[in-house]
Amino acid sequence: MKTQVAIIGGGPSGLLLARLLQTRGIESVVLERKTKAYVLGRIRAGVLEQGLVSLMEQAGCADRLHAEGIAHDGTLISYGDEMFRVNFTEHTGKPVMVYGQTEVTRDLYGGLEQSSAQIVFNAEDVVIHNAHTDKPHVTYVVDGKPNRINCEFVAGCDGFHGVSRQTIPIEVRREYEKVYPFGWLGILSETPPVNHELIYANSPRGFALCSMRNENLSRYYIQCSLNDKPENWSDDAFWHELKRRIPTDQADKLVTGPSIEKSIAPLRSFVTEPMRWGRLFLCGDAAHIVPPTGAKGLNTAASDVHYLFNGLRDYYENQSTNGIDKYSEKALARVWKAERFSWWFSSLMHSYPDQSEFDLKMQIAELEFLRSNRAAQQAMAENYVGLPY
Ligand code: RFL
Ligand code: PHB
Repeated sequence: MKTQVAIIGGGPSGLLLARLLQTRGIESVVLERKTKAYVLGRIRAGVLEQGLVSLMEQAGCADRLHAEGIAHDGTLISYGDEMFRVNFTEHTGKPVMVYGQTEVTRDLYGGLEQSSAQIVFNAEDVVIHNAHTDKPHVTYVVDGKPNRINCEFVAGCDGFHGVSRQTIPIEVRREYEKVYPFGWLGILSETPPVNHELIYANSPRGFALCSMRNENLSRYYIQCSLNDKPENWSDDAFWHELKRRIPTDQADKLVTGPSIEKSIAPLRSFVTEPMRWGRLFLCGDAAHIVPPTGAKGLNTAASDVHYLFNGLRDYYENQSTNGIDKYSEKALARVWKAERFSWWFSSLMHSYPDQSEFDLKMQIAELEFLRSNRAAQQAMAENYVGLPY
């Protein structure tokens, strides 16, 4: 098989890139290790920046997002029984959109399938060859049969555990990592959200987040130990713990019900540099991870796709290598700012095992500063709605 861009990974980064390339007549093949049902079964991000919404529009896949997504003009932040609001539209002129990653992925699959894009599921043993030459190729196995794609570029969109990053020689790659000493236990339940806006809660018992997918589908998270297992948490135990971490007036309103999904995610900050090696370009989680506190994972994946798509477009339409040559530098400049924000917000909101009384006082002082200071709220709002591309 032959194509212009071989895309490794059929998560949101890979699908968005494939769909944007398709709108410009640039050919690609997506190789996904799992099945479509498996990819659509993963419950992940829920908050979209305007930049991602615009990319979905450009991809022609934003109809449902506009019909069903919920615009949020601000967010609530609590500590103990205190709660305040950061107003996004007042400070930045922009809201964020609450719409699940699962739905983004479904809409992208829909767009790609309608225009008969090439997506190969169950692609095992993907290997990227000769990425540092002008003639890369990719080999993989489906149903036990070996296959080969000759291509001009390879986009590594295969997430944190993929093969693309590992293809960059260790002497060239530099990795930066911070692992947090806790995880998030999340549940999805068919209950009305406790509040019409998200609540990020700092409590002496640990962090909690009240989020949603729609008016009858809630997503809640509580900070948990890395040794915890979802099966050790009954629904009742989860609701009981959540109520103890959010302000009493919110806990009193909380509607509980059976969970329809329950999982634990570890928290990590990670960046690899550079994001390009020859004709291989890394996008999204393949290159960087943020703790989910700032809702930046999916959104940073989208800004990478924006830079790469424009670089490839420039290459194919104007015979210019300028965009692809600048890709790593431009993507990383934005990634590091999202890393900083996610790290800052995570540090502010979680309980740390080795936290001293002094550290606790610092968290409260910072929350009180944020509550009362316009400039601090503006900085938070600008980062949360997404820094410019
Ligand atoms: P993904 O979504 O991981 O998709 C990568 C795809 O590549 C496939 N793959 C391979 N395919 C072929 N060959 C291989 N060797 C392959 N190895 C892997 C995988 O099957 C998969 O389909 O990366 P992508 O597209 O870059 O998208 C990034 C986002 O998914 C990610 O940033 C966010 O979901 C992060 N994240 C969250 N972000 C938020 O903003 N808010 C959240 O609440 C939030 N929750 C989460 C999350 C990430 C999680 N992970 C990664 C464990 C919760 C979890 C559990
Ligand atoms: C979610 O709804 O899953 C969600 C929202 C905001 C975050 C993280 C996760 O910061």
